[in-house]
Amino acid sequence: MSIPPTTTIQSIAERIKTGQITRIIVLTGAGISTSAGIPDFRTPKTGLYDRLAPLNLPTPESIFHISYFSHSPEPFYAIAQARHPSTLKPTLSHAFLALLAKKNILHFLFTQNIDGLEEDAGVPAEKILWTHASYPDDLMRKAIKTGDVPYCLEPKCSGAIKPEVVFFGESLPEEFDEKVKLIPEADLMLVMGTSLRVAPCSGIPRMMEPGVPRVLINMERCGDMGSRDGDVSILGDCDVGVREFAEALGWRGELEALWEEVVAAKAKIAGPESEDGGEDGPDLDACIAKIAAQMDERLGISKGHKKMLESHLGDKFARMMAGDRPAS
Ligand code: CNA
Repeated sequence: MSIPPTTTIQSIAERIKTGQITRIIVLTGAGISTSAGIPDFRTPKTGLYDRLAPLNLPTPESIFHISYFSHSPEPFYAIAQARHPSTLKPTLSHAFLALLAKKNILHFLFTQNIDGLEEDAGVPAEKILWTHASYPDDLMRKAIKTGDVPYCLEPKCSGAIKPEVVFFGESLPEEFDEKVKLIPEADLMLVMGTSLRVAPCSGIPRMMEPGVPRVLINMERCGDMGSRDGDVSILGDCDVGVREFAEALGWRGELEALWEEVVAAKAKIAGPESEDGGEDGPDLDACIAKIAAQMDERLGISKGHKKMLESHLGDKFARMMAGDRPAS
């Protein structure tokens, strides 16, 4: 009995080089941008969820939930200020996606990220579905720069403006249903930098036809990746995994050169003197501490107000019981 050949990153690279794989579907998440300095959500300690602890939110996800945002938009804008995208540069992993597009083998990219770095790296917009965002206009940019909540300019309204980001609890763009139809056409799936914990993207790897190879490049195992014949997992840092893949493809030099090029191009646009706040932008933990102090202060005021009312009503009640006429 012959042993079926095992799929490895080398055998997949070979199939790409010989033109047997030409339609790659990619699913990316926050992990491909952590080396650009953007924290992901769920990595313990460095991830945003752990760092939001000072805000005492109902759950860390609340900050991105539409029902929480509709009554408390301040925390969202406070952290959006620290996560301002225009000062950030694409990572090697973003450059790899651009290289796949350049070689005309990127069938489609589903990204869960809101940083826009895929496009900055040169992936054509028509090849990308942002399952969580599109970036806002000038006023919104200003709000994100200052961390202040933008309010509607209509005098009768004056409610908080929601950015063009799909919050938890909202529906994804209709385009999502359209684009998932491309998945069965693919001859390879590449999943990078995601915990596969957020629906509906978490279901994308399972939509691949059985027997079609799937590659995971991630710090940890996730979803059902690695459970099928033909799955390959490269566990560890995305950029390191991508270098290994590029090496197997014989594209390492080309990838590094492209990365250098896109980083230089982005640096030219953002510039250290740019009005977006310089190279690093404000510190995330400082933004969180500031908004936590404001929320505590407001809570203190409302607690104080409640105490004052209780004592006032208590006095009134005591006087009524003593036969005094209540003051009008
Ligand atoms: P997540 O749930 O925080 O998972 C991130 C995954 O990436 C985890 O499995 C990590 O182990 C892994 N990871 C982190 N750093 C690296 C690295 N350097 N190399 C390899 N793997 C790494 O985030 P998901 O993307 O899975 O969840 C979807 C959320 C995240 C969407 O709602 C996004 O909007 C949201 N998000 C986006 C950004 C961004 O735009 N850059 C940042 C933070 C969160």
